[in-house]
Amino acid sequence: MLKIWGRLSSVNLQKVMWTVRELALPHILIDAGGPFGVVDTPEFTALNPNRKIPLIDDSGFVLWESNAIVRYLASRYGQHSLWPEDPCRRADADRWMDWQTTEWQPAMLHAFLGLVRTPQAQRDHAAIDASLQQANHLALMLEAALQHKEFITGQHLTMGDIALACAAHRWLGLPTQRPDTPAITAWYRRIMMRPAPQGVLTLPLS
Ligand SMILES: N[C@@H](CCC(=O)N[C@@H](CS)C(=O)NCC(=O)O)C(=O)O
Repeated sequence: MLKIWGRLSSVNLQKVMWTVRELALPHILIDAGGPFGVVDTPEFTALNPNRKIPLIDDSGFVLWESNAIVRYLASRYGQHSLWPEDPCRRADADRWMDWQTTEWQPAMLHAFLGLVRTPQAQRDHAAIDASLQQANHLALMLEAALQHKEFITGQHLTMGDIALACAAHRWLGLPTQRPDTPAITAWYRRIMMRPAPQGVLTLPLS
């Protein structure tokens, strides 16, 4: 049985949970990270010396780093769905996964932490504004890439959409003004019509 460690408020765990649900993989979720602790225990650090969630153990194969986990699950169990067989489409999905994790997600981090996890009186408004400006600027890149497309690599949902839409869930949920992005909104709505992200991307930001 696939074991997953994490907490549902983590964008990185959300990617993994949506992937296993999309692929209908039997699994158990073990609460870890944030209020659950666990990540500093010797048992956990023996599996992930980086002391972060998500972490998986798939019948003895242990893996951490959310995008690596999504790629592993998609390539092993999602050959005809999440894992594009065509190398160019796969590289396209990969590229957007890397962009999500190295560009868009870090850009919105201070806005997310400030607006969602920090009491109003303690907020650093300059840091929040700078983060929002950068995150919104990058969102317009995604908006341009989604023009006239159902999903990020074309007509079918791939692992690229999973990473991007978990970040979009955060960006769209920030209690602030955003630029008008009709292509992102339509793509996100299309995604949210699927059963698999329900219970993962329907939770309020926390
Ligand atoms: N690059 C890593 C980042 C993992 C990460 O930052 N995880 C955070 C939660 S999103 C974490 O474990 N924080 C410590 C905690 O939750 O206790 C990945 O994509 O998996």
